[in-house]
Amino acid sequence: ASSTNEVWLLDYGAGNVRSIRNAIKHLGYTVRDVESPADLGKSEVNKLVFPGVGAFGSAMGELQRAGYVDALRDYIKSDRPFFGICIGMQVLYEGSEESGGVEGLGVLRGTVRKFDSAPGKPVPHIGWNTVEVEENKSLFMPKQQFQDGRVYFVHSFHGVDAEGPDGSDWLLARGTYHDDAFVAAVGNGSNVFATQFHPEKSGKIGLSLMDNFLSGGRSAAGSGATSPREDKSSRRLAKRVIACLDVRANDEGDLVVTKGDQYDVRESAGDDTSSSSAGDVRNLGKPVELATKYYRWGADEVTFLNITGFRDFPLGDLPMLEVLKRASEDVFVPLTVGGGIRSFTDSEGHHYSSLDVASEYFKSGADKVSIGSEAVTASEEYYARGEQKRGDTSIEEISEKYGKQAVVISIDPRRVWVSSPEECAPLKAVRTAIKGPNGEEFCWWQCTVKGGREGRPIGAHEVAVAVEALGAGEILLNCIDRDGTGEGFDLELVSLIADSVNIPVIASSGAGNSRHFVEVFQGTNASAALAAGIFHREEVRIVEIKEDMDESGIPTRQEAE
Ligand code: 1PR
Repeated sequence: ASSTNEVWLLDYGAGNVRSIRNAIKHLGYTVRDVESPADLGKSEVNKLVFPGVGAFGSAMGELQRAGYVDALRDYIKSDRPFFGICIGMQVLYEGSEESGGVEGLGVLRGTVRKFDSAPGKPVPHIGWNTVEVEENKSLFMPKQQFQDGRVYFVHSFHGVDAEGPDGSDWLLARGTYHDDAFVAAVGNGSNVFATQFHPEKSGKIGLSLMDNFLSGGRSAAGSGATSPREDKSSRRLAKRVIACLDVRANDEGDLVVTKGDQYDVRESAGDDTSSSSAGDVRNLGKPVELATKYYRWGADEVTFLNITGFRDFPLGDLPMLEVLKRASEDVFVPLTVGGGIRSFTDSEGHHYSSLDVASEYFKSGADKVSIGSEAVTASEEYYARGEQKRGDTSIEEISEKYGKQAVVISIDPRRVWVSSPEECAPLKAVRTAIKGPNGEEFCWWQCTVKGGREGRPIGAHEVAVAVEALGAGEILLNCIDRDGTGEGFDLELVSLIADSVNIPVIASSGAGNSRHFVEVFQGTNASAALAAGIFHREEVRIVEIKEDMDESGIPTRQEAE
């Protein structure tokens, strides 16, 4: 076999490397694994992809433990093709504010900085943003083609400049997040190249970038002038549209995509747990097929929720891992998976931590995991301890190892009306335009666990604040009252939560048409909006939603097949 078709991957155990493998394979290359630092000295290793997900400190720690630091420096010095991704770009710097005292590879001068959050500017910077290529530089493809599209970022830290060891300028492209300019891509003008964004998660544009690099392109020679993008809204971080698949086994034991009304997924009314009176689980299709379809339609992300995860242990539920593995072969946008992220002891007495479960999901192709019930418990404990962290909750452990951007908290709240805020104090109540059955003018949103079956004495606001403190990177905000109703998102709930935290909030539940997306983005600080039913029933196309958003001046990514 010709070695030109081989791409070497340095997999040091950080996050979702399966997606990079899948992207490389999809482009027709064979993936070979670097097994030891000595491999990097071999001449046959001449196309190296260096992924990086997680945190600067844990990535450098792994590299050090396995003895890769000097070998990598030498490889880069030899100017053989190198493609670093995300943390794989950040570790090129001397250090990072993320992990003070940890030394980076030092190929670039300076330190990676943290983004400051501000109202309407949550951190991490998650989603599809535009990139400006520097004058006389290029990213392996015609400048215009690149600048007209958007690529996927997920990071809290960023490079400010890109200066090589000899003072040379490595900056290839910049992005902007509100007023912060950040380094989007760097290269030495020859074979060494790295991006802050994830090409393997950036749809077609990311795949062509990788393809052009792998087929021997060079990053330097900038060709052609570019025309600036017409209006300003097209240059802001896009508001994301997410397709969600609620997955569970039907009565025949097959995993199906289902969808409930206010969380009831059975055909006729009935208690989900007493099967005699209940109808069949609604079957709206196969998880992998639907995920692929929504990717083609232009979904910015796809989320799988294993809705009976609280009942079944997911590592015993291999079909769900299989779904993820197969979906990540064809879907090149971020995948989130939730349901059952908790610790567990199996029948043979083997103990698994939440981190073990999450790791298995990441290995199978998930970019983020979503934690539901256990996050409510962790929040209750957080307040019981006087707002002190415990240090070993699932949220803390998973975000420490994989980075906070990999930890989504799914909240399942239900509206509770009160006649005055004192009635539910210290839980936060807000004045509502939707009066209660007895004319109540205030409400709060009670969190539930176990798929809405059990209410807890804590509100969505309190959980959101607690999980942010514990290290969550994003909130998936469902709403049981609106779920499956098609009446639109609960804007009061979304506003309350999006204004209470500095991490991105995904509005969920109730989307019935494209106007609802415009409303939630115009009326609240939500970063993304998620829907299920309207996509499964093919009532609304994702492109229609995005056209409507675009016409309303909401930044959006428009790429569909
Ligand atoms: O508690 O960590 O095991 O996680 C369980 C996960 O499963 C949670 O994220 C929880 O939200 C979810 N879940 C549990 N039961 C149900 C159910 O429906 N019976 N589904 C459920 C949550 C809400 C959204 C839905 C939106 C949009 N479903 O996923 O997709 O409401 O729907 P729409 O656009 O059709 O209105 P754990």
